[in-house]
Amino acid sequence: LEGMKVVGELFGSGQMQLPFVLQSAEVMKSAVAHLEPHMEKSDAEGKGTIVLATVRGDVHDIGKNLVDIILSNNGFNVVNIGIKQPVSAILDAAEEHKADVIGMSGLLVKSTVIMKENLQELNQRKLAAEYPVILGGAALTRAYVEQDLHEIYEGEVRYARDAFEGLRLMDAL
Ligand code: B12
Repeated sequence: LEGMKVVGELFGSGQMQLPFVLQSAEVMKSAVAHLEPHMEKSDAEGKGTIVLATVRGDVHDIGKNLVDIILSNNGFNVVNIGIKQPVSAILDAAEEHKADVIGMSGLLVKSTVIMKENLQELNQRKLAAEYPVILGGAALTRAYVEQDLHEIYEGEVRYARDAFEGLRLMDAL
């Protein structure tokens, strides 16, 4: 994770080109796959269901997939529907799998706007009371989620800084 931060900084300041970022992402994925069998696992099962998606227009999925592993290992049923997911697909999956929570991931600044639009869509469809939402990803800030988006969304919306905060929030919800 620390290495990925360095890659992000180098890329952001123009010192590293995209193919190398992609290569770093592949390394990260292999590393996670290698570590996965050794990660702590609880025997608890059926603690609840979360639909997990990277929002429309965003391809970043390393963080989301890490969240999937941590939650699955700790007794939650995770329906991971992938990247670039429009809100309609997220809501269809939530309905189909009777989700208790919706989790959205996004790393681009524009994804923070998409998340806001998605919450407004849930309001409009009168689904806010049904689905608490957890949001994560590097472009978000706690204040944006817990103040700005909290004011807009008629249900519960929380910010998870990392996968473990996501786990704590899932336990609470
Ligand atoms: C790897 C990477 C890529 C890879 C992604 C590979 C993949 N399969 O995911 C590739 C090369 C494909 C890529 C592409 C692009 N990228 Co990129 N990328 C990154 C980089 C370096 C690391 C991201 C990462 O994987 N981090 C490691 C993971 C583990 O961390 P994480 O995602 O934050 O997740 C943790 C938490 O946030 C949290 N979390 C995240 N989501 C959720 C959800 C829930 C429910 C919960 C509970 C928790 C949670 O838990 C996770 C684990 O603890 C970041 C830099 C950065 N600062 O993030 C740039 C970065 C996000 N990318 C950036 C950009 C600009 C792009 C491109 C537009 C580049 C281009 N010109 O094409 C494209 C985007 C295309 C698109 N439409 O999405 C910018 C975004 C800037 C902005 N203002 O929006 C960044 C910030 C780099 C920079 N400094 O400029 N990228």
